[in-house]
Amino acid sequence: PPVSLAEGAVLLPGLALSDAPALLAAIHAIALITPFSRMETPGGRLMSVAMTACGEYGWCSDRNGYRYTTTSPLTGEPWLPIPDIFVTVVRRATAAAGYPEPPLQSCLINRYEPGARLSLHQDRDEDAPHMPIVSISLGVAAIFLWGGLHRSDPVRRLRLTHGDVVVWGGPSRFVFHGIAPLARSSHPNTGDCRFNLTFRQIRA
Ligand code: MD3
Ligand code: FE
Repeated sequence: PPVSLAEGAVLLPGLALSDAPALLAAIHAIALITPFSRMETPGGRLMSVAMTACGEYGWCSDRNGYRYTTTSPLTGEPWLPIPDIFVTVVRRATAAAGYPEPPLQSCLINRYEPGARLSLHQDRDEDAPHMPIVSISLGVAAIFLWGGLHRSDPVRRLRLTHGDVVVWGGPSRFVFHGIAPLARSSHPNTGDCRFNLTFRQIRA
């Protein structure tokens, strides 16, 4: 059953569980063409999370900043289309959370190895603030950190496990959030990795 986390934020425990093998197969197929890479931050540090993307837009970071591009900086080719199995799960999640439209312009694919983390940030590189973000967790469980609209707000911790889906919209769209360093652990379907898919609308 859906769990309300905050206004506009809905946890759908295990919603993607039965589709997880197909989601993982699609991630691996995408990564054969557009490989995972650890991008550089504008501050010159290498991110611990490795990323790739699919859809009309992919998120990129380098010394010049963060932005969405229509081609992979690694291959120079357009990002691959979002696989049907991704679309199916995102539609189901958005409807279950009570949002009218699924965000399907961009899918960021994050890969966490042991120790990889994502420090507290807001997602502000999109021009469609009215559209929710859908996130699907696969593999090793992670501690999701989530605060409020100000960096100094208290941070709550939520364990996201294989197959969990969260929809972040409304006032929760701009909360500060991150992922604590991934524990060294293993999952039957992903080894010692965690994968996270985030779906977004980029342009209004
Ligand atoms: C709440 N990814 O890619 S997913 C990101 O697990 C990102 O890889 C994390 O934060 C991950 O930007 C967290 C859950 C999530 C994603 C986007 C959000 C929560 C969010 C945007 C706004 C509010
Ligand atoms: Fe984020």
